[in-house]
Amino acid sequence: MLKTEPIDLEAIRRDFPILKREVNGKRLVYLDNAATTQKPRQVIEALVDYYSRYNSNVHRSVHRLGEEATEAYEGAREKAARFVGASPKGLVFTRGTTESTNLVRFSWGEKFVKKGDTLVTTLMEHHSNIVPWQLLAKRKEANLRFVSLTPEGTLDIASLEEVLRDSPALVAVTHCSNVLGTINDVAKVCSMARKVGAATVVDGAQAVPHFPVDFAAIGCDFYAFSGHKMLGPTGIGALVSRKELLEEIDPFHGGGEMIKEVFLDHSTWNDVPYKFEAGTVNIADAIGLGAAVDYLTHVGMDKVREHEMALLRYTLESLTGVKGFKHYGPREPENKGGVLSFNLGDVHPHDLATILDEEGIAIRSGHHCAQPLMRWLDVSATSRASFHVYNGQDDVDALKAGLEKAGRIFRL
Ligand code: 7TS
Repeated sequence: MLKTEPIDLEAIRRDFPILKREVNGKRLVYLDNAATTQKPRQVIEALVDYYSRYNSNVHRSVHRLGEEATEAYEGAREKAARFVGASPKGLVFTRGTTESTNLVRFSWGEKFVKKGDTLVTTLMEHHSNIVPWQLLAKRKEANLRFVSLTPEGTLDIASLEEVLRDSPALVAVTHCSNVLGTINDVAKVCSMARKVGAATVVDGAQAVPHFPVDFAAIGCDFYAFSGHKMLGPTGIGALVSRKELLEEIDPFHGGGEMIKEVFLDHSTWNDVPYKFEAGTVNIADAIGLGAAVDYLTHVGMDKVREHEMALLRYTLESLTGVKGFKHYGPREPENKGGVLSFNLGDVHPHDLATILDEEGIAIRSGHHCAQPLMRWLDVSATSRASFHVYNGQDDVDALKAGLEKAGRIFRL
């Protein structure tokens, strides 16, 4: 399809049953991958296989099914950890990125943040990397400061240097913006933060699904991501950290399986990462995430990235000529994930998304859970097309035709 197609697009598309369906009599053109991705049959089959063959609780039963389920669940942990360059003992399964940042807010924040401390995040964050720090700042009477952005939508390093002069307790930053697509040099941000003694949290929700990520090389304290944005099921994700740091901080939830011993007046904690996985865990979806990791590993994350960069370049070239098209964020695919936010003249993004839906095209419109960024951009909302490995040039051509149709309807 593309001139130098790094992947076998047609073979990949055959793996995604949902791509066979039609919407409003048209081929489904799914361009809402930053919200959630579609699932290949390999992931769907892993879920069905678990429920049909070895459904059982983990870590507690010596019977055959219990052992098989435990092996598959722990196998998924190993796969997910290896995928992001981390150790399995340092990977806590959570419901996703939002629960991961909240785990840090509670378990790390309760212990280490003091009255008058400074916490730092940035203007390009998803609400899940802002609101937990607001709650922590309120509880601890700490101050929350924001790193501002350059006109191109990248982190303003001078602003980062300025907030670091406060010697913050925490610096939280996204690896890749879900609106601008900006890929931040998080290794550099973490190294600068470490020099002033700050703990670091990186939101990898839009990074892990789209390009190779190496937790050890980034050098952050905590790294969060979601399974459903990387071809896996909803309700599963991870918080990655160092085993020693996880040992040092307090549990997030209390209950079964996270304890070693329970007395009437106190309890002792299980080893990490189990100390953070209270109650019956999300076994099926963890196994599904393991299958998604296998799938992406088989395709190759370098190839996924190459494919999305080529698609991004093609999209920006095609859409730039469309009347009224205004794009937000960096333009060079080298600094941008597979996310493209835009507006079309003064057409409201919700109207645009409705017109596109009539053509079978799914995009997202709205504030993308990034209201501070919308205010910085001085817009109430944007439209957003976001890619994954099954998108091709034909999807972009359909989007372009849909935008032109909207332009005619609104007489742009
Ligand atoms: N961080 C970023 C950068 C995100 O894009 C999202 C979800 C999250 C955190 C939260 O992930 P969750 O799995 O815990 O919900 N982003 C979007 C989006 O852009 N549209 O819908 C969800």
